[in-house]
Amino acid sequence: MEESLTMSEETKTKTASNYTADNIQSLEGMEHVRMRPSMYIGDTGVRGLHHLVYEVVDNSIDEALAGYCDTITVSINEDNSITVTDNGRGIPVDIHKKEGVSALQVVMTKIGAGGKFDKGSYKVSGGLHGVGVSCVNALSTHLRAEVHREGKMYEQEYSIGKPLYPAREVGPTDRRGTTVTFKPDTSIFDVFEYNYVTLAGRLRELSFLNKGIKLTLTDKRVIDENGNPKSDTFFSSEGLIEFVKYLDETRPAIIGKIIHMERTDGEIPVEVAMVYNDSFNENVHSYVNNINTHEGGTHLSGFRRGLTATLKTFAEKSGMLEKLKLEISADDFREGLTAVVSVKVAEPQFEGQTKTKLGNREADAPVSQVVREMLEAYLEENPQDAKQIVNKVVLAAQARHAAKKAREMVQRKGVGGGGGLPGKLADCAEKDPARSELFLVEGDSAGGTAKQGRDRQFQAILPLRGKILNVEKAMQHKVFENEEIRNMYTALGVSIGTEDDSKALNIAKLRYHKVVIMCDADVDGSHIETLILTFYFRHMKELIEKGHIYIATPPLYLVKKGQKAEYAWNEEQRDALIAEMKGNSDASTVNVQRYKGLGEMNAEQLWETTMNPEKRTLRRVTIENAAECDHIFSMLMGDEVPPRRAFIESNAKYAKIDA
Ligand code: 0RA
Repeated sequence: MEESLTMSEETKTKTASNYTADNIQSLEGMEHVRMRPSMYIGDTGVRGLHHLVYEVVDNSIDEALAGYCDTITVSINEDNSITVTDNGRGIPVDIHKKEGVSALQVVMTKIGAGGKFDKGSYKVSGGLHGVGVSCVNALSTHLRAEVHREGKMYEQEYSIGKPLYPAREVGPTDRRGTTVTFKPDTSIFDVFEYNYVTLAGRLRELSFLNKGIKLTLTDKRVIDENGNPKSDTFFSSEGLIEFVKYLDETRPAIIGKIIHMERTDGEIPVEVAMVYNDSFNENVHSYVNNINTHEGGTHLSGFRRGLTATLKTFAEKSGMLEKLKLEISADDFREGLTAVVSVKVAEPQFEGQTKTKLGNREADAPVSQVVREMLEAYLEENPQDAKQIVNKVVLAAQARHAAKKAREMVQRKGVGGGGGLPGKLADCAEKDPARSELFLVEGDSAGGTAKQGRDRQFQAILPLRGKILNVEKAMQHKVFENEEIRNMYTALGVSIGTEDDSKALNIAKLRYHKVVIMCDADVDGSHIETLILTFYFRHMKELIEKGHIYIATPPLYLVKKGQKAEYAWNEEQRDALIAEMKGNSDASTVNVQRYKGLGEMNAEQLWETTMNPEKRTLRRVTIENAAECDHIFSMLMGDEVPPRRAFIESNAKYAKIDA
């Protein structure tokens, strides 16, 4: 068992007379969405479930971008239904000439109808999103739309996308806008519960990308001691400037302010904000029509080109490179760079494995031009900052050179280089990567147990010594000199570095398609798990993106009575087992063993509970929101203590158990 952590249909031109045929076609569209939901919303797991909310919110964002709306609220209701309200013009309710039913009904029931309304603005919809609110309707057991427009309130309800009655007037109103409440169909989705943190992350992101819009999230499932539901409001007056500040909250900047560039009068509106910090990582997040393009694309190439050209020219003119005897490479300009690039493209072409790479050639030049002109001006006007940046580039070039040796060692010692596999690795017999699994195990002792307990045909074990290096704070050469990290590269068969990108990853020879992190279920184990994840996020992100990284879930308890013994993964399960074994509900003492360490289990127990594919639960690590992940990793692994403490206090999993 695996669980996850963290188009529109062509409609032919019609006339008013074939109204019945239209209805049939719309019905077919809706049925197709239900038959093939993944085609429309990506998947039917956690991601797809949350996607429904984004789809509805996107419509309200469009209305805001058109200039008619400034407040959007999202509520998670007690029953995990969702309500989205905006103060826009309200979806029109007059009879649609071609369709013979209200425009509201067309928007809500016709796949791809969204695009039929030219609202004279850049729709955020497109690519992953933009399948339309009708898809949400098709995938909901119940949906209610409420429109406040021109002094009147209207409503219409639907069940699995079918109208229960025509749109009807309900009475007078003194407000404006649209409210949509929907309940996802549990026969379609594998998961039913909305995650507050996931939705909050997206709304925060949207507030930065669309300054001036107030976005509120409320969770009616969680009520505080004063009787108020959990709630957060996201509002940004400075947009991307605040986005970069947020991303770098815990990374000290090396320049005085955030560099901001914007040009909104062209074909392709461009906005960029950037800063340099004292870290060694590049954190550039790019967006097209509010969609995170984590595979990059033409707008990102434009940004990089503009940045490199401008800084290179400036650095050469400054004379600061004279003492440097090395060639500067393009990635030297991006060390310690945090930036957000946002463009609006009328007809975006999305390419790549996950359709998050912008393909439109015409997006490159406008971005590189804006960066060239505005960054050049910034450097002229801020000589102190300019000096700091060039210094950083020089240091990066030197560090890259120093790291080259260490990196080549990784390469040479690797399997491809004939150096053989790490001595600590207990490899599996299977040679097909698709069927092979690598367990990264905390400590030699648990590593030993895992070696005994595994199925050696397809499961390999690599024990990692104690706390692995915190790569968030380490320079490149330290990373490649670290033995545990080198062992991971070698065991995985992954190599690093190309001509123009010293950190580029080559995973063509990946030896295992499942890499399972297996740590103790206690505070130290969580820490080690986070250190390992930080390494993968910063240095092998592609493995996460391709779905190769998993976390094992060892049990927390063993409940025994006589001959009978069963495992529990949480307190509820434990108490249920105790009650069951006692034969009544008075669950005080039977024999309960709390497992904290993997080493407390013997080989057979470890196999039974955690490694056996028939019984185990693996949690696949996914990146739902790259910017949010970046922020969290830098906060968890950086130098600043107060934000980390606050985060751990509000999210701690083991604080209670360990106390
Ligand atoms: C079509 C046309 C107009 C507005 C909208 C749709 C609209 C859709 C949604 C979805 C959520 N909130 C929304 N608000 C508005 C323009 C109507 C006009 O011209 O008055």
